[in-house]
Amino acid sequence: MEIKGCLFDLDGVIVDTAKYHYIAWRQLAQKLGFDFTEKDNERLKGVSRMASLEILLEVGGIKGKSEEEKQAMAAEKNANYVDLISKMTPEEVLPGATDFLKELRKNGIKISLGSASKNAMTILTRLGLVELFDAIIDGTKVSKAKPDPEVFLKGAEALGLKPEECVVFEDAAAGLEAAINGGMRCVGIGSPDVLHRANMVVNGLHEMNVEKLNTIK
Ligand code: B16
Ligand code: MG
Repeated sequence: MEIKGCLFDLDGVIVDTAKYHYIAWRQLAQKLGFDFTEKDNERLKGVSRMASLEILLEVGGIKGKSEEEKQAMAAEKNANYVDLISKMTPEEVLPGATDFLKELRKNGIKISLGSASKNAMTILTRLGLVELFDAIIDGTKVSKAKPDPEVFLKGAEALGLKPEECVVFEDAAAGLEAAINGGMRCVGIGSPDVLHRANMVVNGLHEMNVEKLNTIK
């Protein structure tokens, strides 16, 4: 079926915010008395904020925190994270992303964001990319986290398209599962080992163009 829409994950596809999430989560871990490694941080990619906190507490062997304490910890991490992302610049857009988005628009292919982040608008604004999106579905608009397909189904709906007319771009296994669960085709960004269920795997959007997109059947 003809591809009429593209749905983009944010972190790991359009920009590398994982490094800022890492700094902010590590600050919290150190305050709680343990270290949080970059390897631990890999487990947080594509995962929602509260689910990320649960993983962090598990890594630190911290049990018995109340819901209120957890909310306070997540809020503290987010405040540190927002400080970091509010200094981002357009130079941080990953290679090829802006050109590919512009090429899609030129070819009449609709574009939506499909991100778990509640901070997606701040990030897209800092990067100067808001105007390139026809729809923005982020963590403020969904109640179910990936691998639930909600974020991508809402993206397709906002574009006025059927799931089978859309292709999702994702770097995380949970996001790829979300695309498959929603009945969409998917381009994996990163390692074929992790993303082997994708229709195509590339190293980044610099390896994409409309001609290549249309080879996905
Ligand atoms: P926030 P994505 C995800 O973004 C990140 O990969 C993940 O590490 C983060 O916990 C999640 O957003 C929530 O972010 O705390 O800003 O709401 O990959 O779905 O674009
Ligand atoms: Mg991601």
